[in-house]
Amino acid sequence: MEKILDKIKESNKIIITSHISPDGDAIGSGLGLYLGLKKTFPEKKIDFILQDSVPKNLKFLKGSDEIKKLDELKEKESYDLALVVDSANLDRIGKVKELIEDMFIINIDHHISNPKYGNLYLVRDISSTSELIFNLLKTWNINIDLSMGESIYTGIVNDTGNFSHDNTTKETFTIAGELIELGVNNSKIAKDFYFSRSYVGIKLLGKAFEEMVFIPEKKFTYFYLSYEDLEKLGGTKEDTEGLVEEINSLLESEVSLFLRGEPDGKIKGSMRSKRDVDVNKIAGLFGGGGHIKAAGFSTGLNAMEIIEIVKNNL
Ligand SMILES: [Mn+2]
Repeated sequence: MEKILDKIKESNKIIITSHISPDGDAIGSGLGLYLGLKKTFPEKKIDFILQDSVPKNLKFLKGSDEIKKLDELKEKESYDLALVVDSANLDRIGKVKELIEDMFIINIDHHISNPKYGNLYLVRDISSTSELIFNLLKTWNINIDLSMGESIYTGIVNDTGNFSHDNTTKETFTIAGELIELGVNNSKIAKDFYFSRSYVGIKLLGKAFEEMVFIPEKKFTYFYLSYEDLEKLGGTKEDTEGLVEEINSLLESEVSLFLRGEPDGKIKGSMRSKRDVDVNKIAGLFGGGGHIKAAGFSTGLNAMEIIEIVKNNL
């Protein structure tokens, strides 16, 4: 943690980035770090740049309008330090990888599949990268203000399923308690974040419930959404957020798989596990990874091939 701070102190142009299809932890941890560093080092140029846009249900976070989208950058800036948060590997940051490849890279993450890439890394198996950012800011004696606190709290809510997953520890609750003491409104954040599906998103949820397949012998539920069907409904990948958890809410289901066709013909897979199945391992069969109970991958195989492989490994 001290080495990371030393590196930040000696750098003048810093880029913070995170993964494609950013979720609450990607935005929450990146924004918490961004706001903290900007306040502490006003003389430095600090940018938070992502390949994709900030999802609608995270725009309530103060400072999220300062997050820059890669292809909207006017000119190619040069930076001397890249802080990559919540990204299990460098491919996860998409096209931002080309921008930072030759820079000094610091990898700050909580995925067990993280191979500890970068010139410096801080990888801890805890609830969320946001929890890690809280610890970093505290260690660095950076005063966490309400905006930073809301970002961090939202990241924790995202990755713990609002404190319901088994990655939620006593420490996670202690941090949440401190954030609430700071003025974070837990009820407002839960509502802003969760009760915010788009119309298309609700329709997609209906389609998923209608078309999902449950295999009782394997306690396995899956749903495949082709790119054509997503387009027909006028939806984007953002509208499919959370589907993989919803189909696993079936009483008898222990593992769920959501497959989504991408414009380039590849398929993006997301998996969730309610009990003992290690989906990080299964996602690894397709070159992906994540956590034991939540993981993802991207592959050139077709949907039937993917479902067969997953079934055979349950
Ligand atoms: Mn995370």
